[in-house]
Amino acid sequence: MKTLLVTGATAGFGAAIVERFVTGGWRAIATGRRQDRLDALADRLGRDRVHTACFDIRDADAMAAALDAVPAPFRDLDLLVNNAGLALGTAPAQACDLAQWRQMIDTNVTALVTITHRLLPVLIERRGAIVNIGSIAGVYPYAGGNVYGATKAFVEQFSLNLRSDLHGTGVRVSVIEPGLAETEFTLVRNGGDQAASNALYAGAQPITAADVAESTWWIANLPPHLNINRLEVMPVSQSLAGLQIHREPAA
Ligand code: NDP
Ligand code: 8X3
Repeated sequence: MKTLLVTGATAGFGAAIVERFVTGGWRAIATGRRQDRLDALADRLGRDRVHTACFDIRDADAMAAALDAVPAPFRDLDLLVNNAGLALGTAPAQACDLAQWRQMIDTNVTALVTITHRLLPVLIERRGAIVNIGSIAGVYPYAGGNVYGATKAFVEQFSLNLRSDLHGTGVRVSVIEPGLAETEFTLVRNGGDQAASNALYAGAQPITAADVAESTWWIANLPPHLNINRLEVMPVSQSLAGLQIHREPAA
């Protein structure tokens, strides 16, 4: 039986990825800060198949302790899904809160490289795989995307660079770059404003968490000689718009 570790498994993509893989016959380590959510997932899918590890991914000591405590059947990791992450705010850079910028960098970048560094030896030993969750925000700029988009650009380039360094090890590395997807993402981004979240997704038929889980499952279960480098996915309702031009009023 294969094993994966999913960061940010208490909601959205992460919870759906755990469910997809466990129902597909894998064993999962599910991480996140909300123990009640992790417990509900493990109780539903089976404690023999889901090990929960509750920690703030920005806390390197807590992460190390939680990973050291993973029981034997779950230690032989075949897949790391770096999914935990968040956007905070949509204000222009000049109006942003520096603490929010730092929280996004600490979570989406620093924590992601920390857990990857910790798990690379076992992934190399087992010729495993890494799937990082990037975003279209890391590829295309948009107003208000400032640091969030930059963290996801890091995830994209880190994924491609990891591939280069892991050349010859058999370890596969992929980055999935979803567009508009309905999860708790917008609720978090807007400080808990459910109406704002509902308004964003209304009538757009956004990507679902199950869609991203299915993409992750497809990538992980391709024949071992194939590597998906980048997978950019948008809902049909979303497309790219043009550049903006500001004009000074005529003198
Ligand atoms: P959700 O808000 O639904 O889920 C985010 C997950 O990240 C939660 O499980 C949360 O767990 C976890 N997380 C956040 N901060 C921390 C932390 N400090 N420590 C541990 N876990 C943390 O959002 P999504 O499922 O949409 O987001 C998952 C990933 O997908 C993110 O990286 C996001 O940037 C990316 N993404 C989302 C898109 C979208 O439109 N929804 C599109 C493209 C990419 P907890 O709060 O319990 O700690
Ligand atoms: C989330 C997608 O377009 O809201 O990463 O930034 S977007």
